[in-house]
Amino acid sequence: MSQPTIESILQENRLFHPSAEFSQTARIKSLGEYRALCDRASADPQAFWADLARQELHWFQPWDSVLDWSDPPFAKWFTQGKLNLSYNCLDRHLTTDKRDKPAIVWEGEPGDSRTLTYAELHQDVCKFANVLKDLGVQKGDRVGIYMPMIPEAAIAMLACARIGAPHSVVFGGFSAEALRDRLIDVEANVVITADGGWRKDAIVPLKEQVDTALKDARVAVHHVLVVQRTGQATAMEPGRDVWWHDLAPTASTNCPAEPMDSEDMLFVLYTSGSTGKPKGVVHTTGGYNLYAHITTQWIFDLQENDVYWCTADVGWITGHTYVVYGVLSNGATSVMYEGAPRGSNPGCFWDVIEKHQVSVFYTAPTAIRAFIKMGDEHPKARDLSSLRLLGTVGEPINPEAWMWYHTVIGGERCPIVDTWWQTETGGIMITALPGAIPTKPGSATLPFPGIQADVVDLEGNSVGVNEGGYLAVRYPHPGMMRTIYGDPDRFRRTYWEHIPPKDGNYLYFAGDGARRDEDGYFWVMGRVDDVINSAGHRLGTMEIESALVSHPAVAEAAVVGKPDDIKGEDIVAFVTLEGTHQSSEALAKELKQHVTKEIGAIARPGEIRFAEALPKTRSGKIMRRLLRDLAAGAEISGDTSTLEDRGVLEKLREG
Ligand code: 6R9
Repeated sequence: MSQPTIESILQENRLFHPSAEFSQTARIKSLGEYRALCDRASADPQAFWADLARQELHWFQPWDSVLDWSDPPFAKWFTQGKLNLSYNCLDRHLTTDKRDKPAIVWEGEPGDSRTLTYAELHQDVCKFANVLKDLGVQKGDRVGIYMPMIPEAAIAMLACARIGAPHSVVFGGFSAEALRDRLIDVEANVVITADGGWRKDAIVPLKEQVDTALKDARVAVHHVLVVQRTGQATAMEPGRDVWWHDLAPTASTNCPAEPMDSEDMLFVLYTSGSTGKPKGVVHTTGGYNLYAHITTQWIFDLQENDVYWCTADVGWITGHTYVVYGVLSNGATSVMYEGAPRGSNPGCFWDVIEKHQVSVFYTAPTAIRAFIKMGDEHPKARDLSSLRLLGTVGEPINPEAWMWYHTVIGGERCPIVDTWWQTETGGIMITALPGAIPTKPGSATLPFPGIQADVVDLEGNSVGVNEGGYLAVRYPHPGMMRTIYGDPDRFRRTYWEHIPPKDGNYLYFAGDGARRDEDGYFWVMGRVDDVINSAGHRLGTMEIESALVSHPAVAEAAVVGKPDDIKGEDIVAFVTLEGTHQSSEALAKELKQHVTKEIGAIARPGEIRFAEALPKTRSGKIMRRLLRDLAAGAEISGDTSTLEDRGVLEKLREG
C-alpha cells in the first residue's frame, strides 16, 4: 500500500471549560488530576489496572498475573482470577442501601413504563438464569438474544453472564437472514426473543423472524424462550418454543453466580468490517468488567443520585457497556427506552428526560441532527433542567450539531463528552473527563488514562502536530476484544498487521483517520475507508459534511468520492434540507460556494445531490458505500442487510 497523506481541513478553536461548580464535585476534578492518572498508568500500567480491579470489583479468587502479553496480539488479563459480571452488577449491591434503588427505569414506546430496583432485578435475573438452565443451557454454551428494548433484554444478558453462557445479542432491527447468519456463526443452541417490539409506531414481529431464521438446517437452535411484549398472536412450536411468563412463576430465585475465569468468554457481538462477512467480536469477563466499570464511572461522572440515560439499543456495543454492564456494575440507575426518534413524537427524547429527571444523557450525533431538523420548539417546551452532563458517540459530531446540543439541550451549563471507541475496544478510549478536560466542538479530546492512543503513518511512526494519519493504540488495555469468534487469523490480520509489528511491538489499527492538534487533542476524521482523495488531497468526508451542515438550508450531508479522470476522485455531496427550504440549481451553487468559503476550493463538491433522506445503518451510521455506488452510477454492490430503510435507497436511485 502506498503512503497516503491525510489532510485535515476542519478549523475549530472554541474552547469550553467545565464550570467550577461541576469540577468541584466531579470524580476527576482537574487537568492536573487527569495528568497524574495518565502518568501513573504509563509508569506502571499493570499496577494501575490491578489497583483499580482490586478496589472496584468483587473477585471470588485473586489473579496470578495482571497481563499476559507473551503471545501478542492475544492478550490475557487477570489470569486465574475468578469473578462474575452479574454478581458485580447485582449481588454486591444488595447488602448496601442500593438494594431498593432503581436499577432500571424503563419507558416503552407507547408510553408504558416500569421500574426495577436492584433487589427486583436480581430476582428476575436469577429466575431467568434458572429457566435457561432448565432448557439445557450450560456454562460455555452460546445463547442468541434477539429482543426489543425492554427490561428482559438486560435480564437475559445478565442471566447468561450469571451462568457463564456467552450471549450474542443481535439487534432487533436486523432481518431474519442477518439473524440466521449470526446464529450459525456463533453456534447458538438457544435463542431468547419476544413476540414483538415497538419501533417507530409499529410492531416488529421478532418471533416470526426467528422462526424464519430457524428454518435453515444449519442453525443449531433447539429452544426458543419467548418474552411477551406486544401480545399479538404468535405461533409457538411445541417442544421447541416456550413462553417466559409460563415458566417465570415457578422458577426459583436462588441461582448463585457461577465463578468465571477472568478470560472466559463473556459475549460475542457482530460488527461489520469494510469487507467480508460480519466479524464476531469476542469479549471476556474480567478485563471487560473492569473497563466498562471504570470508564462509566469517570466519564459519566456517576454520583449517587444520578439518573443516567444512554439511548443506544442493547444490540450495539454502546448498549452492552453503557446501558447495562458499566452502569449496573456501579450501582447507578439506568434509563432504558424502547423508542427511536420519530416524526410522530418529535419531543420523545425530551419527554423521557423531563419525566424521569434524567441528569446524564448519552446519545448519537445522528439522533441530535434528527432532532435539530424537527425544530427547537420541541426541546424548548420541556423542562430539561435536570440535565448536568451530555455525551455523544458513534461518529464524528460536526461543530454545528455540537453547539446546538450545548445550547438548546445543555442550556450552556452541561459539559459534553464526545466519546471515541469501537465494538472492538469494549469501552470508551478517547474522551473528555467532564470535570477535568476543556472541550472543543468536534474533538473527542484526550485518551482515557491508561490508553496510549496515537496518530501514526503506515510504518507506525507518530506523525507531527496537526498532520493526518491513522488512529492507533500502542499498548493493550483490559477492555480490548480478544479475538474474532472462530477466526483468530482474521483478528491478527485486520487489526494488528496492517501496520507491521516492529521488534515484537504490536500496534492496534483502528481503521479511523485522525489528527492531533497543538494541545494533543484528537480530531477523528472518520473511517479511513471514507477518506476521499481528490486531486492529491486526502480529505476526511466528515469535514466537508460539517461545512455543508453549517449552511442554514442543510439538515444533513453525506459526502463521497466519485471516480474522476483528472482528479482521481471528485467530491459528491448528498444533502437533505431543513424545513421549508427547496432544492434548486441556485441552492446547489450556493452550497458549493459555501464549502469553498468554509474550507477552500480543494473541498468544493463537484456535484450536490438533494435527497429526502440518507441511507443509514440501523445504528445510525450513514452507509457511504451505497452512496459511492450511486454517485458512480454503478449497481449497488455488497451487503445491504444493515440498511435501516430500503425505501430511502429506492428514492435516491430514482432521484
Ligand atoms: C461505539 C461505536 C466504531 C466506529 C469508529 C469510528 C466511529 C465512534 C466516534 C466515532 C468519531 C466519535 N466513531 N465514536 N467517530 N467520533 N466520538 O460506535 O462502536 O459501532 O463499532 O463503531 O464509529 O469510525 O471506528 P462501533
